Amino acid sequence: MQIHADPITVNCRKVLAGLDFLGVPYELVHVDYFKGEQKSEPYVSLNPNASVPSMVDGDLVLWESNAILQYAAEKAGVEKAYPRDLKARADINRWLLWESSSWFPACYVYLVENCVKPLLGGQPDGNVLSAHDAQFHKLAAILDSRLADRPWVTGNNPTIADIALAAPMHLHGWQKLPHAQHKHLTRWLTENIESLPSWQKTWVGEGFTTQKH
Ligand SMILES: N[C@@H](CCC(=O)N[C@@H](CS)C(=O)NCC(=O)O)C(=O)O
Repeated sequence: MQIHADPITVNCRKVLAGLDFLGVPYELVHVDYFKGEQKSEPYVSLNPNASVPSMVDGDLVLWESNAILQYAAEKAGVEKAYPRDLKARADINRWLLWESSSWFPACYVYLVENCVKPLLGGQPDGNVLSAHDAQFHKLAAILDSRLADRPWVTGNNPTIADIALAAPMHLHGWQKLPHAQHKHLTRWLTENIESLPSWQKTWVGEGFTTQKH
């Protein structure tokens, strides 16, 4: 299985951490995000969205990070990480869809304003951030309440849903994500997710570095 990705981005880290978590081996084909390699050939022939990541497994080309996680988990048959039980799986699929449609955009605004813009010489736009604050807190409260009585999003074990939901928060300090008031969510992120070996192996730090000094 090949993963075409830049490990510094949210959805690429999600897939790389997820595959490590699942124990699925892969070959990384580096697509340099800040050089814009995702926007030109040969990459756009794989993924016409011009976004990373993408997977190639034999004759299957797959984009959408959560679809890649579902495929890999199913292919490897990792029952605990993506149970076959109808209701357990529906619950995980629900969180994967929610992450992609709602949670990722809500967190991404902070990444763009507080990380990407300053790195490229710009300034965070306070108006953009304050306009998104209510949406962030609405969604964070939903996840927080889900985590109030369980260590992981769908119960006592981590699944691909946890990896997917954590990815948009992966640079939370530098992102200045206002998550602290959501206590269960914060506990899950800083104590549970950040202790996972697969999360630690795919570490990304301030400045979008993958090197710890
Ligand atoms: N829903 C897609 C989103 C992919 C996505 O937006 N990737 C970002 C990096 S995290 C990207 O490549 N954006 C294109 C760009 O900024 O040029 C997925 O989950 O794979």
